[in-house]
Amino acid sequence: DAPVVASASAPVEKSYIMIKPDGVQRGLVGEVIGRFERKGFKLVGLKMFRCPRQLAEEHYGELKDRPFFPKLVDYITSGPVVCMVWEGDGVVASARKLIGKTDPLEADPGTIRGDLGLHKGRNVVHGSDSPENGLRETGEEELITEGMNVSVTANPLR
Ligand code: IDP
Repeated sequence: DAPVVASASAPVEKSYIMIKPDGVQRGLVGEVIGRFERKGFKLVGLKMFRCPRQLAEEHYGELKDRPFFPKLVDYITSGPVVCMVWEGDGVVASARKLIGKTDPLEADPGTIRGDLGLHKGRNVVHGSDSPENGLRETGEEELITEGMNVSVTANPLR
């Protein structure tokens, strides 16, 4: 039989979750973190910071040709955000379910956006849309946190 490969060496799936400026301003930080904690995923990085314009433009680079892009960058840079890395098998897809659809008016009740938001341009929280982007976004964030984040130093894309 083939030897069993130690699972400790396999990268654990990560999602980059960011509470956007409206979520911070409205006092929803605890509410959002609590939902992820109650679900059972593991918090491995947490930081509050003011996103520089250049990083916001990189983070949303795939949307740069969309008409709302300048307003999106204005919004994300308008106040402090809370950046987190959550870890666990299936965390990316599960976090997207917890967060709900992009437009809070279409998001199901029970989701963060469905329960707490009203507008696409103020939708409280970001969550990575694929495991690859989870690692990429975690890596971007790690550059900012400069050693405050212990677990993400295992990021293989770094
Ligand atoms: P997602 O955050 O649900 O993954 P994306 O399509 O990746 O959605 O868009 C990124 C962010 O851009 C959204 O969360 C939202 O804040 C903003 N956005 C998307 N579409 C619109 C729009 O039509 N008007 C204003 N903002 C938008």
